[in-house]
Amino acid sequence: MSSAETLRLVVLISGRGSNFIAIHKAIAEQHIRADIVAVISNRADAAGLDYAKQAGIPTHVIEHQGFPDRESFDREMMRVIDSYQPGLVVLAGFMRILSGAFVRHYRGRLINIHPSLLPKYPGLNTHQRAIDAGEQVHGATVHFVEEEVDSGEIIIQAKVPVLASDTKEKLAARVLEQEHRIYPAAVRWIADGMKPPKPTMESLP
Ligand code: NHR
Ligand code: GAR
Repeated sequence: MSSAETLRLVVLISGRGSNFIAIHKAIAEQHIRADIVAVISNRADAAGLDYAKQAGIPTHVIEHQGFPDRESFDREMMRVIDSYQPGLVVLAGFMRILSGAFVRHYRGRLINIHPSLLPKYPGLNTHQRAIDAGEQVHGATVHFVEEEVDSGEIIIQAKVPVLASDTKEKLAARVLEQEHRIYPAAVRWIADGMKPPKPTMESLP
């Protein structure tokens, strides 16, 4: 994106929305040239919607159960997303796999945060799988979204140690803390036109 513009973000959530909130706070506190113009959830009870409303951000609930198939759900999502003319669509704990048509429509301007060191542990239940495999290091990855789940170009990763005493909840909390640092850094890199070198965990504030 070119110098003086503000990157318009549409954020997709399914739950708590702590990554959405971290990005929202970082935009204000770290002067990132981006603006969250809408938050969309596929679940009406997503807690992140309450924060968005209090922050004055438009919200939409599009419940996937109301659609006969993935493609029609995705078409409705695209209709609502496109009405905001976003420069970037941000998956933040969004829990539905997206169809090829959706991914192709936003290709290059669609990113996700995944709670593992991809290419290790794509898919679900990543923390328990890392513990069960005896990993000593685990983490999170921000990546561009491609049709194949959790396969796209990596923007930034954060590593955390796995401790002998870890439960999946303890490990998830340690990873989440780092997610809240790397996701805003990835958004800043895109808002700055992807010209600077990619951010790294070591380069973060
Ligand atoms: N869609 C595509 N095409 N590519 C990706 O890389 C995607 C994606 C949609 C979501 C996030 C992802 C993650 O970071 C994401 C990346 C949900 C599932 C899943 O299996 C898998 C990966 C991710 C998100 N969802 C089930 C489904 O049938 C539903 C599970 C539920 O509702 O709890 O869609 O991990
Ligand atoms: C985060 O840990 C995110 O990486 C993960 O879910 C959590 C959402 O938290 N995402 C996935 O597992 C995607 N399948 P949040 O709603 O508080 O941001």
